[in-house]
Amino acid sequence: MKKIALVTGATSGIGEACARKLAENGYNMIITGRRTERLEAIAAELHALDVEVLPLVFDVRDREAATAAIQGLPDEWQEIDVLVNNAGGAWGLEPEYEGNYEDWDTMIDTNIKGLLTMTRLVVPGMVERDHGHVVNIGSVAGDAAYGGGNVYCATKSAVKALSDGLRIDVAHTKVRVTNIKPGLVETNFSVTRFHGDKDRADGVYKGIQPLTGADIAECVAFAVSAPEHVQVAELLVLATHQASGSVIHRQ
Ligand code: NDP
Ligand code: 8X3
Repeated sequence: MKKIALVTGATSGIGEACARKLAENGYNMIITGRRTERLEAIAAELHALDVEVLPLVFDVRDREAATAAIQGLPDEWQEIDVLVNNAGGAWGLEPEYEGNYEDWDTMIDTNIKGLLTMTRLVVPGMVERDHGHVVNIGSVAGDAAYGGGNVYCATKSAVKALSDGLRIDVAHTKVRVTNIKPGLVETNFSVTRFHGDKDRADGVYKGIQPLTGADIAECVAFAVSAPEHVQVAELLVLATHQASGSVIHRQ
């Protein structure tokens, strides 16, 4: 029987690449996001890889919708082997004293509370079955703050704390917890951060070869395919000319 992986935020970037990579590796895929059409298109593409695909449209900030989606899973989809908590992003790059309240709430509700909700819904089954793997997509931004990163960095520090906390809480089981911390990955991330300003977003990746979603998907695949006694607790993955969240060498 094929294993099952659930990837949140599979409509774009890192999540989409993870869904593709895990499907290539033979997982039946539950893919989630808010954009129905995009999710359906990706589902069709994954189907061609000869795996089963279940697209679920909901906002991870909507606890009721998330609960209904997970509790309503058909029997054959209930035993999730891998949860990739990827849905998230950055909204705004203002100094902390000038930040936008709505952007702050979006980041906290999505990156922290959404991830927690998914963990709360999926992990009890893993603990019961004494088997499973939670991969949280953290960030280099969670290791140290950078200018304008304030709240986003705080949410990714929270992802580290929640990954470490969960790892402690499931240490008596075979459930594994991995925090993947990417640096610059060229996705829709910066377009979202700059509220749709594509030119400004493109500037983020000027003069440096950034990582791709596929690079991060390789790391996720590496962590989940390690032997069951091996727990990759964290992976910090940077572009070669990036040394930290704020040290980037551009040519
Ligand atoms: P993208 O903007 O390309 O993708 C974000 C994904 O998250 C989309 O699939 C989006 O789907 C989904 N999403 C956002 N908000 C919600 C929500 N409320 N409910 C459900 N899904 C949601 O960015 P990335 O692929 O780069 O980002 C993915 C993760 O990687 C994020 O957690 C980000 O913080 C992290 N990361 C990114 C880095 C980068 O440099 N790009 C580096 C380090 C970490 P939809 O719009 O359909 O809902
Ligand atoms: C995304 C990486 O450093 O651009 O989490 O914020 S960074």
